[in-house]
Amino acid sequence: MFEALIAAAGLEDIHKKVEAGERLSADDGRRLYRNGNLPAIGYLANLVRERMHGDRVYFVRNQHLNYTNICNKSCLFCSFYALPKDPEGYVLSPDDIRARMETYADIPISEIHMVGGVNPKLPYAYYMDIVRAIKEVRPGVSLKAYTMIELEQIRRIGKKSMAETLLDLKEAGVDALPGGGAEVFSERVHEELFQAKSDSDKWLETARVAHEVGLPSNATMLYGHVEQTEEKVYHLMKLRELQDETNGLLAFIPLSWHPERTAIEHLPGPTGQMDLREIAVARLMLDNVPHIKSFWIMNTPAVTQVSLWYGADDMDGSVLEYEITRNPVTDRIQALTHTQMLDMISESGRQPVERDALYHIVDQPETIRPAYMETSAGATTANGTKAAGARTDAVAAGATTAATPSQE
Ligand code: V47
Repeated sequence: MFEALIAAAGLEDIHKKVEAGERLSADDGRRLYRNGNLPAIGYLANLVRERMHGDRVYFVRNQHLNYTNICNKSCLFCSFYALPKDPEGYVLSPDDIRARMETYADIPISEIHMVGGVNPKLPYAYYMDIVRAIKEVRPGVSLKAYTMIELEQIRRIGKKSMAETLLDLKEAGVDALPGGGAEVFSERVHEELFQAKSDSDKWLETARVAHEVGLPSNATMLYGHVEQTEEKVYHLMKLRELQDETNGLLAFIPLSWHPERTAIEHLPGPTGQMDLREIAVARLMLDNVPHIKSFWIMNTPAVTQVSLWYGADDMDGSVLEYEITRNPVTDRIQALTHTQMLDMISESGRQPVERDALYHIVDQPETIRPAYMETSAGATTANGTKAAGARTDAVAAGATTAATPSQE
């Protein structure tokens, strides 16, 4: 049956390479983007995903924090930033950060994800102070903080080399770097949408230095705006080259662009088909990157569930607060509870595995195989496991805002 699907898509040669574990070429990447048969591409990506991770889907109990929205880069795809004199601009002090974290004191969080705008007013010491504040409140948490773009600003304000800056941050308590700020590695898109920001060479160079000093990172690609296939293939090839050199990338996250309230909101933005294709092509092309994350906040919980069969093995986590893409009605609270994440993964016929920022398994037996998976009368999935019988309302509705986050 699958042979017929692959033949109908004209992808037999790529199928052979995938089965043999052979690296795909840039031309294969272009064909995967342009082929109309998405289920065939998903099937190929799933072969790789199951070879690497079996049925496992990684998730994390985490809190996303945005320490400032003030930014001098004016990226046209972004609705999050406020210009330096804008009354809506804010900066969280170390005490504000502590207070935000204490709001969720009853949740066993194992990852903090912290990023912000490029705010020229913040002194070098501030970046270390907020890291220390986080580690004071939660000494055992793994902290993923500061994108390559913010790091460039931190380095500049501290008048230090990138390696010194990264070592200072590591010493203060940063454990890994998030993947943001990469956008699309294309001079054309850079000029059109984010010209004030440093370019792809700088992003790659900063990532290289971070990996060399022992700080692993993620990488992203923002799609669904003005980018072209050729540019996305180039982006994936550059990341694959970087990973061959450093082996410092933990996860790749294709970011589904949200047009709402941006300067280019007249553009239609990506569809569910595009979201699944980005996940699948990334899994197939990035043969040396361990994890492909489907970020449920941007992809929706519903598409994220499907993506677990299209190459994704990670869905990020509880999130709790998110401001980069937020619904003005529900404000910054966007959360999934532990139970909702377990249900979402189990209902998809996959096995939930709780992790921290560095993909260490968080040893909480109920998250390895929740009891209800064994006892549920739910349907048997393609892999012979029992799917959870009950769906949570939030997942069923495809909502991005769930019940109060403290409902664990
Ligand atoms: O760098 C900005 C993007 C990124 C919009 O590393 C937008 O685990 C969609 O990088 N629509 C920040 N995206 C988010 C990010 C991230 C998210 C989750 C996990 C990880 C990780 C990293 O968001 C920015 C930019 O590329 N972005 N505006 C928008 N309107």
